[in-house]
Amino acid sequence: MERRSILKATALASVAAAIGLGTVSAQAQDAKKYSIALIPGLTTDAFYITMRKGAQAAADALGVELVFQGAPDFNPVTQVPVLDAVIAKPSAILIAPTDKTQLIEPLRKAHDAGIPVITVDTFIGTGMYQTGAGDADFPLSYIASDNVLGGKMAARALAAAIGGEGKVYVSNVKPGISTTDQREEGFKAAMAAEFPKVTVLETQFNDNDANKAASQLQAVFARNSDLKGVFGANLFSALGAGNGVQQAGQSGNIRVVAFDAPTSIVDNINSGLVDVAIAQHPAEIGYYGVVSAFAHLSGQSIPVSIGTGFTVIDKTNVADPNVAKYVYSD
Ligand code: T6T
Repeated sequence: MERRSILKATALASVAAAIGLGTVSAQAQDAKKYSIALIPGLTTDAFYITMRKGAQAAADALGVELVFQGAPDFNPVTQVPVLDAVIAKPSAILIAPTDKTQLIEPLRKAHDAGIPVITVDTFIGTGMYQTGAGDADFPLSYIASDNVLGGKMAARALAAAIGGEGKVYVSNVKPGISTTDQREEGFKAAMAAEFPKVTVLETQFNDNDANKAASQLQAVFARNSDLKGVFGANLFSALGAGNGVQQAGQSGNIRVVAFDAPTSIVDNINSGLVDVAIAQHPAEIGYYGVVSAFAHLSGQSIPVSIGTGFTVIDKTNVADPNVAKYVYSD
């Protein structure tokens, strides 16, 4: 065996040993046959770009092919044709479904064609898979952040920033997306249970359009001159809400808690525009997605759900390299 192949086999052996996959030689040969498709919510979002990096790291270590194919916007209407085009080829599909309901039937087609389906970031149905109940339990695993918890963390951070009282609202994408629905649910639940002096105004839905989120911030402020804060429930919602606060000349007066951590978050935290960013760990989601698909294809059982963590970023820790490494890649 030449040196490079020995190194590759050794690397594969250590990854496989780490994930409990036993003898490597047969699997290394099998792995060459595997092509794993990763279909993101949209291709141009730093969250999914970072997820792809983690997925590619696992694919390289395991010697499988990773195909990253998605739509330019977060929309079931554009995502389903991508899925239909991909179905012919892969050994397994990792997908962030852009709608809890509308992706059930298109994904069932893949499942019926014998392709293992794992959902990453978002889920279909209730997200409870392999239960034998309901019409959307067929995916093998759901790998994601705990989004209800993330929403609660956002509520606590925003309540602290505004001194525990006043008007706030949620800037959100659109109903029907599992992640952002759950963040709003967690946010409202924590505010209701823990902060009785905080009033949560009506949610503003921006269709994942940061410009729309910025205009909405200004419109809500025009109707509520005592607006104290906003929770941006995903990258574009938070970016737009922050821009809206800046355009309204209210930086530091209207406090912003952001879900997600694009590179611009560092400046926005340092300048005081954003108080807290809750960074997800998308690279871990991608990594465990590929490892799980590979494990399943190699005949192993896999966990029905894998939770990944958060890193809470604020002015006190944004310069710490152990924290900054969770800022997403462009
Ligand atoms: O917040 C992430 C992701 O978790 C969500 O499902 C959709 O929006 C993002 O991709 C950020 O834009």
